Amino acid sequence: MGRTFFVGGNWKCNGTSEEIKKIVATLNAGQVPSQDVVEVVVSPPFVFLPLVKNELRSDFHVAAQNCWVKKGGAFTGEVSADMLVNLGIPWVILGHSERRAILGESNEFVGDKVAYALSQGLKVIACVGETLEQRESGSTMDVVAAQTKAIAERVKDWSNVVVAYEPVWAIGTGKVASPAQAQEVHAELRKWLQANVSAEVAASTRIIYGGSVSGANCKELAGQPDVDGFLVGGASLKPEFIDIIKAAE
Ligand code: G2H
Repeated sequence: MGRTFFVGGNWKCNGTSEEIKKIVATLNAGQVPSQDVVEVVVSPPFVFLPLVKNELRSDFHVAAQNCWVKKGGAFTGEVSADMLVNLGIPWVILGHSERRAILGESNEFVGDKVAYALSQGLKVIACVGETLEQRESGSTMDVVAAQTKAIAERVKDWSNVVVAYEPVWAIGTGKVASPAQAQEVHAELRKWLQANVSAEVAASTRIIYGGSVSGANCKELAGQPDVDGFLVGGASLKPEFIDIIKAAE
């Protein structure tokens, strides 16, 4: 089965309602390839999800940037997967490095979140990636494999999972991974899935790259055989996001 190119826009903790409306208007006016060529998902902060869902063109979809690890209840400040489903939000980003690093989300906690979100019917963009220190010490693949293993131990059906490889040293730094660096980890990750999950899952799971993706570097990255799309931060707030979507062609 072919892997449809996937472009996610992670808006992180940015925007006023006026700014969000402007971004949506730009996206709605953009000329992009059809849905069978590229799947586009944008991820505004929780509070703007209904607004974006209502105003966004119907061929693009929305994702939350996080959700709680289990059913809702007495968990002040959290938003449950069930609530997202209730609002008709189809996707959620889980395990982003900013949450792993700043909020202390462990591999196991992220794995639990992925499993629960999937069990409720959400599709998941699951993020993995190494720090600069880990890369320089030669442990990139060990780190990425441990993060993926915590998900694989809890998840049987991978059809609603997209894996985002986001090297922490490339996130928001302007220091993008070279196409060869991205391809190397994506290929290793696919091999890991083949050895530890199944050949089918390895062949069909989209592995997308994130970390300082821009209109200028997306084309070359997209040309790598194991790069199945992007998770875009800073550039997804700008009109160049349309150019990044077009890298699918
Ligand atoms: C990585 C990425 C989006 P940016 O966090 O998930 O952000 O493109 O700004 O590096």
